Amino acid sequence: MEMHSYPIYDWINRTAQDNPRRVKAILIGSSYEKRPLYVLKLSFNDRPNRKAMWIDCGIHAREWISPAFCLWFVHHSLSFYQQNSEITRILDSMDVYVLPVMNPDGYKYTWTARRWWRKNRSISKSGFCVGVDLNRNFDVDWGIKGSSQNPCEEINCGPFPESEPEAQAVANFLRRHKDTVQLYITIHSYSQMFIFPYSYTFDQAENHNDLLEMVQEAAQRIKRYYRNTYTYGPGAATLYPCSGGSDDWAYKLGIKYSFTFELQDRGEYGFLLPPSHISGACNEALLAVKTIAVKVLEKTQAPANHHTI
Ligand code: 0X9
Ligand code: ZN
Repeated sequence: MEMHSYPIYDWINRTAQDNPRRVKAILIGSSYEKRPLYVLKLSFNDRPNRKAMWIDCGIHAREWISPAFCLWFVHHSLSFYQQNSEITRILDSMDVYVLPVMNPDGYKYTWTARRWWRKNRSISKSGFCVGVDLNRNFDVDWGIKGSSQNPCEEINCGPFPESEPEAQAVANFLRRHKDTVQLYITIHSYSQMFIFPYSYTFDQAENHNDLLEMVQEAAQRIKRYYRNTYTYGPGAATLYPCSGGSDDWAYKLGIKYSFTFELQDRGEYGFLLPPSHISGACNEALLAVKTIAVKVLEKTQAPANHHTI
């Protein structure tokens, strides 16, 4: 692996090296083409019983604003801890796991060969077609709705659940950390939407009202601060019914606050969002992450302990 030829790997290593007390790079697996999958663990204090949140980016190769957001988030955390009250509160109470690129093979391929590639780069058994949609490969109602068993299609779910090393690495990590991770966020583009479970069924999630309240607040604040519109709701009803997604899977694992963000824009540039729009798109998503994380803290943390001496 020639690390030097990959700017994001350089950035990950440098960020961990420059902030040894606060950032650790954890290797959680490797891709089909053997690129390492690094998670950055942000841990700003060592209170016991710390909870955690997870953010992953770059499941879909062509959604370039997504990896940019993960880097933006880490940079914001390192720069504005103890400057910005919300990020301070979040980092004081939880660790944050950030996976900047879940699908590095596909991402690389969009830079070098086909800008519109979506899937990973695994070669199907027949050898005829390439790529599994990692967001159809998770073990929740696998292969039923909004997905295809045909390896030549964009929404190919793969030969079996977690067949892909990228999905398996994420699933294994979250299974190991399910007792601490309270909030799961996966970053996509585009269409400006905040989606929550379920997508695989029209049934309502048990905490539907909490989830709805969180994304509603996020959308309202974005409207107020940035004058931009985000729609929101449960996946099946708001976007389309769809099996095998990471958000539903994480939810069913027990991570009760689980979201898919679709960042800018609403189709004008689509996946080709120009560089001048990166800061706006990322700041909006950042505001949404912070809004939701603070609400999760409010719902899950015992109120200030008046009872202890
Ligand atoms: O279809 C997807 O995987 C996501 N949309 S995208 O245009 N970025 O491909 C939406 C995922 C919503 N959640 C689930 N389908 N579980
Ligand atoms: Zn996507």
